[in-house]
Amino acid sequence: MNFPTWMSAIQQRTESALEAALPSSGLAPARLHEAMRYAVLGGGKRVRPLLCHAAGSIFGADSAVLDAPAVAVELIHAYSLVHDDLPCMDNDVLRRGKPTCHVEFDEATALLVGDALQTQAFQTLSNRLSGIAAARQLDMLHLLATASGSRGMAGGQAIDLAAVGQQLTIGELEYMHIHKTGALIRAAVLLGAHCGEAMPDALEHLGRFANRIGLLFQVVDDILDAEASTATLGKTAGKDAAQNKPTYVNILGASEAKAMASKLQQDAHDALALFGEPAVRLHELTDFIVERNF
Ligand code: GRG
Repeated sequence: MNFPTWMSAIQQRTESALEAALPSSGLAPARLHEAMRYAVLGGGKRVRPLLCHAAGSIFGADSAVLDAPAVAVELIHAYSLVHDDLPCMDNDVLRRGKPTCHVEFDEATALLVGDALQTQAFQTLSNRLSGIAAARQLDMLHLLATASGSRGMAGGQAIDLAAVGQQLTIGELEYMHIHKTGALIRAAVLLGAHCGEAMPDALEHLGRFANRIGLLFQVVDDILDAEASTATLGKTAGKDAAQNKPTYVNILGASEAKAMASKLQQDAHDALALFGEPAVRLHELTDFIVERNF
């Protein structure tokens, strides 16, 4: 199967699994459920579920089992986008090519959508997973909670908010993004591996790979924010500069930021060398992260 066909198959099965995990909009409280579905379904590249399935496939994990962590990570990601778009944070009106959740519904609903998506993620990941020992599943829950919380994504967001208008060094910027964007990407990869027969040294190598692509994702995001149009991105372009946020592009300049992306891309490929042919999807996803235009 070629990469575009594989990617589309995983995106479709993720869409179905998300659809099944979310409460129906006919169920009370209907407006909250409708808003949760609005925020999650029918949009997004599903990069984190793709990474989860790709990592799991190296270790022979069953796709039906991988759906649970793939959905859980995507729900956390969707919650983070809803909260990030709120007026008290990035105050954005466009996400995934449509009005943001608080614009389409209202602020209080959007706040609750984020809260409910976050807890739905843990509910989904704590369902019985066929063939996964309870202790391993507990490790997976711990991993996702750590990646999402104050020592992971939420902590990175706090650093991001405090950095507006500040001069950061490249090291400080990297620290922020390892938490804000990288932690959840790393969790997606490691959760996939946990669904298969991954040994501790394999997890360590995968962790190294995941750290590289987490940063790579962000460097490319900064370049796209500076160079792509709002129509292509499906979200407001040029926001980083408008909000006076430190980015790889405004610290390094566009051409050095691109050189950094190329270096991270190569490092990510190198970190997969140990896994040989079974890591082909992770290699392809690494290139997709660089070549994407939204
Ligand atoms: C509110 C706790 C909390 C955290 C928010 C991730 C995040 C932290 C905010 C998102 C802001 C942002 C634009 C970060 C840059 C990287 C990023 C996560 C981009 C969006 O992810 P994609 O490109 O989005 O995977 P899609 O829509 O394709 O799922």
